[in-house]
Amino acid sequence: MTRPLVAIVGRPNVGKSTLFNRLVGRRLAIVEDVPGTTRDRLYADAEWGGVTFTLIDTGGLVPEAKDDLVAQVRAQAEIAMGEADVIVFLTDVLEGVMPGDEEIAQLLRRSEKPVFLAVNKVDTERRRLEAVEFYGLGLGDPRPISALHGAGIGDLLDEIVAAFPAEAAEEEVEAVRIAIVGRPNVGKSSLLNRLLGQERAIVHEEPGTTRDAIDTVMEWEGEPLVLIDTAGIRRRGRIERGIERYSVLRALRAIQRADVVLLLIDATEGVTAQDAHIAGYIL
Ligand SMILES: Nc1nc2c(ncn2[C@@H]2O[C@H](COP(=O)(O)OP(=O)(O)O)[C@@H](O)[C@H]2O)c(=O)[nH]1
Ligand SMILES: [Mg+2]
Repeated sequence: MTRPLVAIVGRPNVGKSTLFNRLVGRRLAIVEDVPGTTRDRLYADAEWGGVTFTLIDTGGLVPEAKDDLVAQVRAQAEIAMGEADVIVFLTDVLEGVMPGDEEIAQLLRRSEKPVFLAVNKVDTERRRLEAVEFYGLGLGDPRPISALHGAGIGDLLDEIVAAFPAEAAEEEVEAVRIAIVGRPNVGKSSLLNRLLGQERAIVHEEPGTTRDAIDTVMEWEGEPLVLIDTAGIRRRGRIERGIERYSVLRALRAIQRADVVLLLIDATEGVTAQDAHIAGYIL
């Protein structure tokens, strides 16, 4: 079953991990007083008003290298725009609008996905007034919140849940779903092609199941099988190179939807830390 995916993007230290923990209802992400790498859980399920969704802290996904903030926030925004159903862009009222915020906003203004601009650390009424500065980012109404104290979170969640695509929970074909997952370059695409090439039965694309993912339906000994595309090879005409680097996220989405997960490992390299990381999400 596919759950809607909500991505939190924002500069280091704006409070992404704090918001993540608040929305998930548990302390899964490590909150840091100084900007740095989040090495912990950055992907978890949350629930609001009976709707379950998956939350991702893109700050944890993209290493928060202090020396290349622009590249980092750009990567976050690109992942969110490519993979998420709803994007929460978090900013910090104490710092005001920073160049990094402008950078993210510039990308997100082109997003086809709903974007909610949240202004964090609005712990007092006076700061609520300061949040109007963020109108300048051109992403609509800034939503003042305090991830630390919980203010404004309920209203934000109402809006997020209302923005979910209606068909996100539907799967169209009744069949066993197989996901081939693994690090980049282990041979996922080659295996998929081999499977499809050897089986002479009808192969067709099943568009529109979830956002822009395209699954392949094939038949094996009379039974329909759905191969969930994690390598992105069937998304013709789309730039996949950048996204493929974030194969962990791609794998996570596929694992969620699959009945059977095939973890592909490169025998010439043995089991790497990233293989183990992906395996951890399957189990
Ligand atoms: N005053 C205040 N501080 C906050 C709030 N949310 C987060 N912080 C603090 O901001 C710092 C960075 O938070 P963190 O969640 O690690 O930011 P991240 O780098 O975006 O994940 C920590 O010291 C948090 O305690 C808030 O609503 N109000
Ligand atoms: Mg963090």
